[in-house]
Amino acid sequence: MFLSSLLVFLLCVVTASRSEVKIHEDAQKTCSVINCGLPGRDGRDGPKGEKGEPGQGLRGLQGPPGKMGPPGVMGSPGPKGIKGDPGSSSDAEAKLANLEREIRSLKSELEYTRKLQAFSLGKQSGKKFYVTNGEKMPFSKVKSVCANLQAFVATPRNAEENRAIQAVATDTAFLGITDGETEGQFMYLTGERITYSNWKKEEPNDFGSGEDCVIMHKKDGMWNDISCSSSFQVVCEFPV
Ligand SMILES: [Ca+2]
Ligand SMILES: [Ca+2]
Repeated sequence: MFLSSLLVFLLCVVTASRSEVKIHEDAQKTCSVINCGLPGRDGRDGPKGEKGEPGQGLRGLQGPPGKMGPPGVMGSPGPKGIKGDPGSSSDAEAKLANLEREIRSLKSELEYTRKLQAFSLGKQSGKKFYVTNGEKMPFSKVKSVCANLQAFVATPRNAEENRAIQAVATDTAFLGITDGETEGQFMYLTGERITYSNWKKEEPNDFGSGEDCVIMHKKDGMWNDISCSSSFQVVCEFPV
């Protein structure tokens, strides 16, 4: 009895083993994984796939440009530029050397001109130079011509200066003396009363409609009062 039961049991085990081998071979035919095992139930949905490439569909035609937008806000000023390089020192030295040469040349020229002027004037009295350009003009013009040279109208304050002016003048010349302020009271243009005079006989006579300016005759250095609007030679007086 026991033996027959054991035989039946063994028979069942062998049959079951063959069935498992058969199923396993079938599973290998459909699965790539060795441990696939027996087919189970359907699994859950897998994770979402990556976004695909854009499609190849036709794009629409480009539309017309839109309206112009409002002007933008003014931007802040940009950063200050970097200061440029100064000129090369060699350029500056060359310019300086040129300037020094020019100054030396001008100094030399000025010195020569001064010597020539002193020689040509020759007629120096005391501390004054007298100069004329030979032109004749009314007294108002004589004053402005001398003032433009930072000089005065020739004004003899003594006999020596009177002679010096007489020597420089080439014709009858105006002197820096007038009685325009008070008739008969002759004064220097600086406003002081005259302290020296060399009137010709019977002068000053304030002849005719009035004579408030003074001239010196070239021939003798004598004075005469005359109309300021008449034209006589300009002689200017320079302090040394
Ligand atoms: Ca007068
Ligand atoms: Ca007169």
